[in-house]
Amino acid sequence: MPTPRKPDQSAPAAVSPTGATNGQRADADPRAQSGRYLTTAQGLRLPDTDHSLKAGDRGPTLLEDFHLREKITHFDHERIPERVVHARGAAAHGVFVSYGTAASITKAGFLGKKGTKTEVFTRFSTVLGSRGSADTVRDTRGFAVKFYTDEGTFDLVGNNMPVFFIQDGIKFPDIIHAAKPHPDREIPQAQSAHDTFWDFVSLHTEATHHVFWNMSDRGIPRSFRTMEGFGVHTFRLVNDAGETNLVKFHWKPLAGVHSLVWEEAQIAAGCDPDFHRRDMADGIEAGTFFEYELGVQVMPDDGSDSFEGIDLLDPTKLVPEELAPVQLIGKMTLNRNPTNYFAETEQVAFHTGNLVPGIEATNDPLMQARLFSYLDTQITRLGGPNFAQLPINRPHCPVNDMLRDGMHQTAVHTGLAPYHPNSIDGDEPLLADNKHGGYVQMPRPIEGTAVRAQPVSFDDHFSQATMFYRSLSLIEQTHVVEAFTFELGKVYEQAIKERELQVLANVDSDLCEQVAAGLGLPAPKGKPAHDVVVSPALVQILAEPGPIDGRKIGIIADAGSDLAGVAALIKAAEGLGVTALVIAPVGGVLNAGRRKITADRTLATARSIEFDALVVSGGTTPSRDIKLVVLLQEAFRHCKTLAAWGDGAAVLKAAGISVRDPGVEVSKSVDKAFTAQLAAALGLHRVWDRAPKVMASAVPSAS
Ligand code: HDE
Repeated sequence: MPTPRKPDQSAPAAVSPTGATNGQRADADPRAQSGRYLTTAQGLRLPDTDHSLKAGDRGPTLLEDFHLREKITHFDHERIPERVVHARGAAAHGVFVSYGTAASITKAGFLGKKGTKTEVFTRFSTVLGSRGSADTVRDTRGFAVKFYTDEGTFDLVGNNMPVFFIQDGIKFPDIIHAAKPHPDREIPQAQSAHDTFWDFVSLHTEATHHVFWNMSDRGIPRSFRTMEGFGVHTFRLVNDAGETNLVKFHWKPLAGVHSLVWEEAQIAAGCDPDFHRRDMADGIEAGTFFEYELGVQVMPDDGSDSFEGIDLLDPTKLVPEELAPVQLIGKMTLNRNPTNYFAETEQVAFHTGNLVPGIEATNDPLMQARLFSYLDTQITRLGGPNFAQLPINRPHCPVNDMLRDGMHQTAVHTGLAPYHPNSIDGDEPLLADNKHGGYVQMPRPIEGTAVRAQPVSFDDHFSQATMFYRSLSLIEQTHVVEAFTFELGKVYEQAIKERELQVLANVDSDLCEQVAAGLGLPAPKGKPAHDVVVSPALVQILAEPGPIDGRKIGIIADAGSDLAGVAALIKAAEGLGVTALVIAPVGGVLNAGRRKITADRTLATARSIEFDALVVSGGTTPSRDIKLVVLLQEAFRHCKTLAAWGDGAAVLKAAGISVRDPGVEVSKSVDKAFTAQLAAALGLHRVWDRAPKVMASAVPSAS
């Protein structure tokens, strides 16, 4: 029998090509393999799949071997083109539950009555890298959610940053060509730290605000569970009475917003390129689900398409939350892993034009181009126009579309009249007006002269970048300075570095001076905005401990350790929704009397990047094993909590870490106070007080 699905896994609902569910059990997909014997694709049972049919055991292979030819031919065609952008991704199934709070502003059923449940499939991605690239590179992250609503599928295809590089979709091929690897050598992979990227963004200054988000900690998220999501564009919501509002969509992660530090991101790219996808699959398997609240900023639809002086059609601008608070309208829980990566995560096809009644597009010229692009791209990627029949792309409501034939048609449609009007099929399918759930666009006046031009309100390229930078905490600002210094330091052409410094000078002169000093270049003078009002909502570093569900701690132990303490800590961690993994010198079982604890990692397989905190068990022998020293030192340098109980502190000392250093917690035993201390420290995510000691900027001070 085929291996059964694991408890944490699920597949697309067994929905037929016409959208009707056929009552099958979800784990008994009629399209998947069945029967106990190996067969050909035609169901012929096979006696041997290890030897080709030959003329004698040393002779040539016979053309007659239909099994060999079928097996190899299918294999030859197993790959489909990867996405031109967002190729590297990971996804999960889940559910969205409406809070009912948006019912007054939209007639969308899935946002209506409190408690309404809708199945979702969410794919996270990096933008630039190829399918096999590393997860932790500095980049924007895609945050694409497919809501399988009763009224049709709604796709919210967003990013983890609220603004974009370009104001008009016609520039998308330019920014992507510039950011992808150089066309001659195809390097660097999944990086923006190269000449063509900085060439483009230094010339095309409307990218500046987004570049600042990329250079900030948002460009290197800790986990998909600690990322915000944004719809970026302004959408128009319509309620039952036909009243409209303009909104921006936000996803707020319940686990808070946290990032890696740059060195961790680099180490992970080598040691565990699957860092984020592993974290999500493991987290869901462990039952620590990924949760996000959906929110909207609501702005009046008064015909101006602007709010408080901000052009709402300009996707390089955000609306500060202080001006329009994010109102929460529902919660998404990602709670099931896909069963098959290719069938689900690779074949899922998002489309910004997948809208439902109550949600409409606006004139944002970036959004307008996307409405064209997403349908078009699937035809190449998924090999024809019938990709909506793939299980993951099937709507979970009836489909009667009159689209017929085409490559890979899997439905056997009935009827003679897939045209309208007809008399032969009783004039069905019927047309639906507003009352019957039809998608009737709000009538809106449109007039104008055909021009290739943009409004003057799109001209300010710098003031929101200034607002973003000045809103950040000092630590986050230092990271931005370091990121610019690193990335521009990788650029070969002097003229490009100088031009980008001029851009920085127009954002913030102090920042520009620091980056210039790091590059060993003079800092140009610019005209940064003076009167920007900062937005505290943009700060990421916490003053108070936040939630810790889904965090990971490593417990260092050996054969002599206090295993009762280890067991108590694992139990306490479980109670807090934290995963605790035991790191021992070698694999196998640690044994003390009747207590046995299995090592989850060894010093050879563990790396600090996996853990949010490390705890040394009492009784562990101090060792100068370089792997242990590196493990502890790295965690220390990345401002993570370190802890020890009993004489475990001696292990820290042997690794050169003083128990008096900030964020080093010690205790006599594993008691309540110790676990509470640990939980509070994890809730703050990092010990930033330690930063001046261990993360002193490599960037020379401007002064
Ligand atoms: Fe996309 N984008 N994009 N994009 N995008 C694609 O669609 C495109 C833009 C985003 O997990 C492609 O199916 C154009 C903004 C995500 O499958 C393609 C423009 C935002 C994903 C495409 C934009 C996004 C994509 C590639 C400028 C954030 C991954 C494969 C007009 C709001 C979805 C595919 C997934 C994928 C085109 C701009 C987000 C080629 C032309 C702005 C999250 O159609």
